[in-house]
Amino acid sequence: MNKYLLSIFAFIGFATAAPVTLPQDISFTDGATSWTWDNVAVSGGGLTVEDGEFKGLSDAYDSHAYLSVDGVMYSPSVNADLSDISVNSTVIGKLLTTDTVVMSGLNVTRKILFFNTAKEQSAVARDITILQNPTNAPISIAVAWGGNLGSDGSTAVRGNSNGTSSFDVKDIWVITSDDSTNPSDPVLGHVAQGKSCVVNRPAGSVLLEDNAFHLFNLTIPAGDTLSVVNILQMSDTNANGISAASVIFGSLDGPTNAGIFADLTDEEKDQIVNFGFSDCKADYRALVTDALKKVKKQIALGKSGKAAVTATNLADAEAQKYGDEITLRTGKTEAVFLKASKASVSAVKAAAKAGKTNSSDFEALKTKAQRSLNTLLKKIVAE
Ligand SMILES: [Ca+2]
Ligand SMILES: [Ca+2]
Ligand SMILES: [Ca+2]
Repeated sequence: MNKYLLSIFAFIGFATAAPVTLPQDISFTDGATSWTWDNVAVSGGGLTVEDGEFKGLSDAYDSHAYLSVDGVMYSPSVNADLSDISVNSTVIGKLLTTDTVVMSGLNVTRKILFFNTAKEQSAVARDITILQNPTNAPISIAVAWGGNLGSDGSTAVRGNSNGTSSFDVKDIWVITSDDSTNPSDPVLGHVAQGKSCVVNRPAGSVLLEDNAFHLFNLTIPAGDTLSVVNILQMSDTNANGISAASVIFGSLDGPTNAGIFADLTDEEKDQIVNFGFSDCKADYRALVTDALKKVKKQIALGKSGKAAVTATNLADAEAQKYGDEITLRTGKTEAVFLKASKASVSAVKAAAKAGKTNSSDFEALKTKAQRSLNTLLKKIVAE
């Protein structure tokens, strides 16, 4: 085995097959902190985490973490695999893998990693739903993930990523519990998207009494594989829940720093649509550099007059494409890039029409376009 292969094997998570029959209670102790994901089961029509206990508090859930595709529940057999998973020879948790089920033409698999350390004093589980399209046509689906919380009629939002009491698609994380000062059930974290560089944010996030759901509209290209991540978090107090969610999920690099994706290969990370990774900054840089080249080309063509501008291949549609791509990846509602690049094109066209083809006009336009694009790049990289 060569050195390169050795280094890959050293870093990628490893698991040894361990068949189990559901339901399973999955328990951990880390120092003085003990917790259990109770009755991970196929029950009530689908795969569910029925309940949870954390540091002596019980009744976290009343059957949660169900998944449906186009309204049909993901319901695997009770024969699953629950393996210790290691990164760099250290066991980081237990990975539950359930059957691949054909749903809406896709091969759907769930892998839930229950971490064995109390991350920021909280218990965390990472649920990945893998959606593989075996056909030669794209497939569009609606995915719903969620269920019922043990906090019942007293459920309320105790904190979220934008400092309000909302539970909606703008929230990176939300903390709920059954009391504002002394919760009797575990305090719960709800995380269905990363902070930035995200391709698909939830189309809906709702807390209806004690029912919490996240909805995603996805298109899986022909022959492609995409995945959606949902996070479960249990804490003992509202303050600890808020601080853990904020540290782990409040920034682009937070999940990576906390080891949330440490066991995944680059390919598996690329498939995740609702979390981003720091290498996305390089993607943005390449996109903006490429677009800037095209704007410069447009400006250069503009110099030779109206006919050349009309003939140029930088159509508004192309500017639109870059704008859309960046909007998609950052989740920005305002296509800053689109504006910058479209404005440059329009300005060049207008100048050419007005017969202003002297070189100082175009130098001024070029400077303006460059400035807009550089500002955008800085904004994106700083996210
Ligand atoms: Ca319960
Ligand atoms: Ca309760
Ligand atoms: Ca309930």
